[in-house]
Amino acid sequence: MISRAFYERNRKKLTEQLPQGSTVVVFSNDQMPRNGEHYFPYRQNSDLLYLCGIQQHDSILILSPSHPNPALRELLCVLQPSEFEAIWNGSLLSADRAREISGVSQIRWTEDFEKLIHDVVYYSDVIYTNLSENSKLDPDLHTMDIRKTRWMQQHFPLHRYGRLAPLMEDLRTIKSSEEILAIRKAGEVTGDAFLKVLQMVRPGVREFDVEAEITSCFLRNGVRHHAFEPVIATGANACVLHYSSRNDLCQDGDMLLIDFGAEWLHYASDCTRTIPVSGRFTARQRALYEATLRMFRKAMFLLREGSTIAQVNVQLGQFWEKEHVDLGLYSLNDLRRQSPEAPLYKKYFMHNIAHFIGLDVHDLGHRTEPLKAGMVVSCEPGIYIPEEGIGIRLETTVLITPAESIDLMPQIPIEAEELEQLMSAK
Ligand SMILES: [Mn+2]
Repeated sequence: MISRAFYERNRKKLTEQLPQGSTVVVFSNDQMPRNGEHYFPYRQNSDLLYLCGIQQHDSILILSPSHPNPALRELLCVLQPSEFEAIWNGSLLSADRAREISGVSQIRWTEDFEKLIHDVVYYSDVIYTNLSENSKLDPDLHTMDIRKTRWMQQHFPLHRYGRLAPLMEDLRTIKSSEEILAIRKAGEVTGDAFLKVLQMVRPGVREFDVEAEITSCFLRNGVRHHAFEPVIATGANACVLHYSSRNDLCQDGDMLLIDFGAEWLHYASDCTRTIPVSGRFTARQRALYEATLRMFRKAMFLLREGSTIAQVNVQLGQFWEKEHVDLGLYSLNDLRRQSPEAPLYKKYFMHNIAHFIGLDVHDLGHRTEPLKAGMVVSCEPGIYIPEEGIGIRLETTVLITPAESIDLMPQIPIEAEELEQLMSAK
């Protein structure tokens, strides 16, 4: 379990950055309707988790550090427990329990939020809210953060409003020791599942059989969720970067790409391995695999304090060019004629070498800013050749330090020979 001291420290770090007369309001994720009377499995908003650890829906954290009334400087609203809820869904958090988890002493009921916030913002000039900002996600949904922010804008039209997202990004990108432990633990379970997969993959299994093996290993380890929907892709399916149907038959002579990760205490791990379905690489597969592994090692070296993910993308692209020529994908002549805006390597390696990892598997962070010690990123070179029916990616979760980057899942086999040995030992 993540300690209360972690949440208290995070709130302190956040409020220290705020100008005098600020109020921060952090909203939960909504429960998302699935069908009938049912909801999708609930996932709490990552900012709320980071600042108070409350997993329950309809919770709201309010921070107003310079409020003249000390009792209104730090408040947490949770749903009021009811007998009905207790009978049907289990008890909601009691005020004591919410206090114990979060370290926030003033617990109030969510239904009183609108009344309460009047008293709080009366002494504020700026209100920061946590709209879930992500450049790649723009759902047409009026989620709680947007609904409540609009409500406040209507009721307090003369206040200024600020974005919490950049402040949260600065905090969340640098991981504390508790967070790194959680990511390591997620990586351990991920590694266990991979060893099980090596034991069961053979020609004739379906992609969903592999998924079943992973999910069952996760559950037996107390992991309730994949950190993201896994990619389990045999043959040419591996060239579809976000392939998700997982129905196909794994055939003799094909490679199988598995991109997956356990989530532990809401922290993600992210791992990809690519293995021969038969248990033995063909000569061509082995050549492609070894080239990808060389790129993996180069990228592990290049992803370090001070470099940016954008720079490493370009540096690695240049290394890939040589490998691609050696693999016969294009010639040196083609390279000389390539246009700088559309380098040839991008045809076979079209994604970024890394993304930030944390409470979200694609966590907050900027690819063009220098990496700092304490950041956690993926390292994931790949090669995708649809015309040969093959896609290979190798990925791990990496901690940036002032010295060498540290693989947070070092125990997961990656050498071609070791994979062959483990697969033949079934
Ligand atoms: Mn990844």
